[in-house]
Amino acid sequence: MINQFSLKGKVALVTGASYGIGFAMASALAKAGARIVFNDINQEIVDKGMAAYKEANIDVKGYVCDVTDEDAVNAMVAQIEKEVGVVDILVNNAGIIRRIPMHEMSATEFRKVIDIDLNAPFIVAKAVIPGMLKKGHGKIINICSMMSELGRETVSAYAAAKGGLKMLTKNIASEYGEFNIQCNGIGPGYIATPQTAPLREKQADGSPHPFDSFIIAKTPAARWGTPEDLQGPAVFLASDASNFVNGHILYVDGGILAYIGKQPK
Ligand code: NAP
Ligand code: GCO
Repeated sequence: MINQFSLKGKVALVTGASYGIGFAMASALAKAGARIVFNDINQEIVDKGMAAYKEANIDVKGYVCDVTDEDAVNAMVAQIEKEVGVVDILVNNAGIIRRIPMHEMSATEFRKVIDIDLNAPFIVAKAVIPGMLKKGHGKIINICSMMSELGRETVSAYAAAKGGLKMLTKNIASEYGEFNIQCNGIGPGYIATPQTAPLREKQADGSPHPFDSFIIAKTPAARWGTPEDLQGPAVFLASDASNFVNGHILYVDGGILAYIGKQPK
């Protein structure tokens, strides 16, 4: 049973994994036995990531690559195949958010979010699928969101992208399932990372940010998630333990999506 979770001999590419959720998931895949490669947007961030992995005693290879640039992604995947091996596991983690009321958001800003959060997972998945087809197996994990299911003020582009990513996940599962490629999503709840730091900043008087208290009240687990909360789910979806799980979005949200909310006192 335990062997089913082993990733020994597998090559895992985790995008945008210098820190935050990507770093935590990549570290877990490494501990389960995978050889990790990651990319980030510039050399400085890749170097920071390399140092963090070294401190955690994890051997990785880091590449500078913008996931929205198809030629750059194809070149990176070719280089990974040459230097490390064919990618067995892809985690589409790189992502951004812009919190702007929709009527004030420019189409250029909207497109940028769609480009990184939706078009890029297509580009990277497309680049690794031929290798997976040749090898006869593959695992693709797309990092979705609460916003794959829910909306809220200011995040129209992000919700549109993450909703689209959920459907891209189901479509990859549908199109490549017969070739032993499983594509699933992880939908993190509200996780304490740099991306959500502005929502947790203390007020001038030292009291919690109202959004911070709102999320704790909205979450049956009564806390923010941590990047480590996503490690077990990532290993599961990357491993043979999930070989008959395909097109599924695993929400790791402390129960948010199950909950109607606290009744008023
Ligand atoms: P984060 O702390 O902002 O990390 C995202 C990483 O992606 C950063 O290293 C970022 O680099 C990189 N990135 C951004 N654009 C890129 C590009 N074009 N090419 C390559 N790398 C790029 O975010 P996180 O909170 O760990 O989130 C990771 C993923 O989980 C995202 O897809 C996010 O939407 C999703 N998610 C997060 C939460 C949450 O509560 N934190 C919840 C649900 C889903 P830079 O530093 O240069 O931006
Ligand atoms: C926001 C947040 C969220 C989370 C996450 C939820 O402003 O509402 O940033 O969108 O980051 O994706 O699952």
